[in-house]
Amino acid sequence: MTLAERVRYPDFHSRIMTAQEAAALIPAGANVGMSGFTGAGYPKAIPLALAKRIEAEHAAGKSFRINVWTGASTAPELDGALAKVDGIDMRLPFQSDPICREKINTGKMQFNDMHLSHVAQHAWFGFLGHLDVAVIEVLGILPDGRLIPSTAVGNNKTWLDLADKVIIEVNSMVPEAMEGMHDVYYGTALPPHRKPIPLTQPHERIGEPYLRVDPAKVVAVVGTHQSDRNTVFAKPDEVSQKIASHIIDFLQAEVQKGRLPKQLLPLQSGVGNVANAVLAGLQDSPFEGLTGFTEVLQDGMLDLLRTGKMASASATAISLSTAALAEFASNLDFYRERILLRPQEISNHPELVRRLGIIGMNAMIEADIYGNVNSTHIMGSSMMNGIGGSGDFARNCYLSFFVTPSLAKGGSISSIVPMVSHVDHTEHDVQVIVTEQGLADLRGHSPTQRAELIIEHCAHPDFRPALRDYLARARKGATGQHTPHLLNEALSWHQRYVDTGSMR
Ligand code: 0RQ
Repeated sequence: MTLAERVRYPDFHSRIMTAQEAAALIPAGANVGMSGFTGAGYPKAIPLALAKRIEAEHAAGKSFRINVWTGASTAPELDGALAKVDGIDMRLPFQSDPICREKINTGKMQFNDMHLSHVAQHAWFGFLGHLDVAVIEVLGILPDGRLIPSTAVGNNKTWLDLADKVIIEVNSMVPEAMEGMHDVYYGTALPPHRKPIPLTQPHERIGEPYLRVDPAKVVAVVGTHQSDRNTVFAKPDEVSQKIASHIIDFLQAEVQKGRLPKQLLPLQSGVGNVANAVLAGLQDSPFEGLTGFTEVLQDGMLDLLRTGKMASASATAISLSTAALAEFASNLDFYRERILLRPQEISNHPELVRRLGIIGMNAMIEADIYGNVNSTHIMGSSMMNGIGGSGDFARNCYLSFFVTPSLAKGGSISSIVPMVSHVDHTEHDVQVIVTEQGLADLRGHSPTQRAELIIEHCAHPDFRPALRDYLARARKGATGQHTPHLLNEALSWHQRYVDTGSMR
């Protein structure tokens, strides 16, 4: 199929150009809103062309940087390419690219790490500045000029509405049969005019399948034929299988106690191998008729849909391995009935997370003995990826799990520490902590009760004596007994790792 066949709005035909020509329309210093969420639906040709242009400008002694706003993480063609040429001044709201990460952690790039549900509204409030250009991947354009979204919806609606200029990348690799899988809600308003969002079931449609754009703002249409970054998932290992089985046993007990319905409540699952393993574990669980209300649909959830364990899933992006993508593409009629892709301000909306009673499962870097969680920072100073949507869900969901292996870096680091080196989720938002060692149900407990549960159930046995010793001494020497800490000592575990390469 030719580009002209995917671009069915005749007026846009005269605006079809190369990626280089489109990249030339982006001025230095611009705030650029790009599509893309966890390696799905990001523009592929234009950021690469822009990176080349920036490299040439820098070689000619000119300064050229832009600010890049997206849905979430993208891929080497976007974050990697632009970061490599030092083309990004401010990046928001999430990234997971190694080059980007290195530039952020060496102070060469600014990074505004935001809750993903906040991004659209902060842009509308004007908190982020003015949006100059939107660069959005779509799978096609309708005869009336509306856009058929691609594999991620993210913040595209907001970027298209707010930007002065719009550049569209039409990716003919995205299956046309995805048309109809999206649900773009246009009912959001700014305070004091906000109304309740009319969604009461995870699979309810409340919007329309297309993105609107003012055709007068569209300055370029570029064709690409390239697949999304393929996510590689490790086969669930013993550690992640154990974490999954602790969660599943716990959920079964909650059903027996009458605190959860038999089909559970809608599931949110974070990114990464452990999250994927938990979903894989649900495949062999006794639960039937599951639903998903999440941000990213990964292989594990697709599998649950395929086998009928899960009835439907709502997300903002589909991020799959090559094999799962092939399966998805060849059964689109089946999946279109079961999957809805929405803007991230809806997929992660606190109002909906609270109303639907989501079960949230997110990975973390470390937790402390009192239940504070660090999802983002290594040794308190270096950024890993960002908070992403974990906070949107953790604070508002029915049941909030945080998971991690009990040891990191080949066993030299304990993921359970006296005091986290950075706090993303406070003790008030964390209900259940799970490692391969076991599960600590923190609901209804005071900080010192939580400390005993976390040390005894979640810490690795090698680190338990030192954690017990810290708690015992803090109980004697702290200035207060509600959350006993020896402040001078609390962070020494991290310092020991920085100094010697081991917390042991
Ligand atoms: O680094 O590869 O350099 O060794 O952190 O750790 O174990 O591979 O775990 O891929 O599941 O990621 C929290 C980062 C976990 C992720 C985090 C080091 C470890 C390794 C990765 P190396 P693993 P995962 C929805 C929800 C925040 C966003 C979120 C994340 C690297 O889940 O970004 O939840 N979450 N979004 O070695 C030092 C420790 C460590 C440590 C791990 N205690 N100390 N290093 N590492 N623990 C999705 C979205 O919002 C889009």
